Amino acid sequence: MGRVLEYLTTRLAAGAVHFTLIDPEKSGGERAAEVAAGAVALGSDVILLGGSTGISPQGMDSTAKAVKRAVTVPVVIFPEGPSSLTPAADAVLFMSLLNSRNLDLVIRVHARAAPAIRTMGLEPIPMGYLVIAPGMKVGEVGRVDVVPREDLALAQGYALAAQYLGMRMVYLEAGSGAPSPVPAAMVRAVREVVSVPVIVGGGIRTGADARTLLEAGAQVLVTGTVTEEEGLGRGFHDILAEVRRTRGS
Ligand code: 1GP
Repeated sequence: MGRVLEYLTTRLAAGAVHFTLIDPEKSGGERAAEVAAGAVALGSDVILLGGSTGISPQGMDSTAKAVKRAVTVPVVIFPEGPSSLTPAADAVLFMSLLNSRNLDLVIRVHARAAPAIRTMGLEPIPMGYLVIAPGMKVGEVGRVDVVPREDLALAQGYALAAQYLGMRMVYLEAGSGAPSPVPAAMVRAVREVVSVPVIVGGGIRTGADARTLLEAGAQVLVTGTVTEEEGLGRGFHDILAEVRRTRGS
């Protein structure tokens, strides 16, 4: 097992985990480093870099370097494609967009990126990425057949298939900036059938959102927009308080 996956496994044994998503195109370099340091001080476990389309390799590289200088937690790439890769990060979510109609995003781009990942020495974390309605921008650009919010059986099927294919995590994504997160009932249904960790992201803005998802069984929460819009304000503090509570601290 790679070092970052091992770190996550250890953290997950103690409670829930939080990933802070920072978009190098929106807050790059030292701004990203500042947000990352503040987020980690509040208990965030991983800094994820990525998010929008058109992130330049230089932007990703300089931001990863700045964030690495600022925090000791893993810096992980949430890739848009091979141009998102940099050896300055610790790992990359090696993710298949399970419900895309675009085969590039299911597997073909992975074949192009894999040799570079190997050369860079980046740890790939195999992950199934499933977009739930509304899906927002990733739903559109990813040419996704979004999973309807009430179709729990479809989400279960995809999540189980990801696990059976050997993926080490499953990410239920409502889309960045979604008006509401993935339904708690869907998180619960997916947790019932898979044993790999369930990551939930998209539209988590408040402590109440976080608590609902954690109670439903989400093991990793990802937030991006809340810090982009409010910095490390009330929403972020409340979300991290809910995550920390699962650890009994
Ligand atoms: C996006 O799930 C992440 O991929 C985060 O979403 O920006 O809505 O927090 P938000």
